[in-house]
Amino acid sequence: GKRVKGVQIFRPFVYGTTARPFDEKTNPKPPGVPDDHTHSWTVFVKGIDDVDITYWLRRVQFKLHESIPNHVRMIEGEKGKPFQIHETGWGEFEIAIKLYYVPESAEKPQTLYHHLRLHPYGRTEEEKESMRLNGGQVISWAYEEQIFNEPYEPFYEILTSG
Ligand code: SLL
Repeated sequence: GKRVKGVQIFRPFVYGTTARPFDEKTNPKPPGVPDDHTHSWTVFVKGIDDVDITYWLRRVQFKLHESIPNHVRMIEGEKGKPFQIHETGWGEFEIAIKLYYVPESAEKPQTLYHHLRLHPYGRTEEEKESMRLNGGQVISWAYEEQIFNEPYEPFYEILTSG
């Protein structure tokens, strides 16, 4: 196939974690969750304002801490839905997030790293106050732009026909 010369396509997305401490009133611990687990948390990759990104991103592999059962998880894209995992636990760790692109792109998978944050250390008083107002949510999100450099023609059509 032929590449579209001199063209770069940018697609924004967000990835990161949202964590909440268990609390009898605001975030009760579901039955079966181990005693030492202190938080529920989510790790995700999604479009800005939940816009669909599955036309360029096909699946995402999340590699969690080895202490977590079944710690390597593959999430297949579902149109308009975030790629995400909900878990519970007690500790912070680095998550490897491997992005697999649609086959038309002929792009190799790419890995991002993200630190799961459960605790508000290092936040300003203002940030902590807004966390309290949001049920103690600890948000750690990153904005990223995926660059497709000189995409193949069929993939260029896919990227630009949305
Ligand atoms: C630490 N570096 O040693 C960290 C590792 C691991 C967190 C934290 C287990 C959850 C489960 C969990 O939260 N592990 O058992 O499903 O502090």
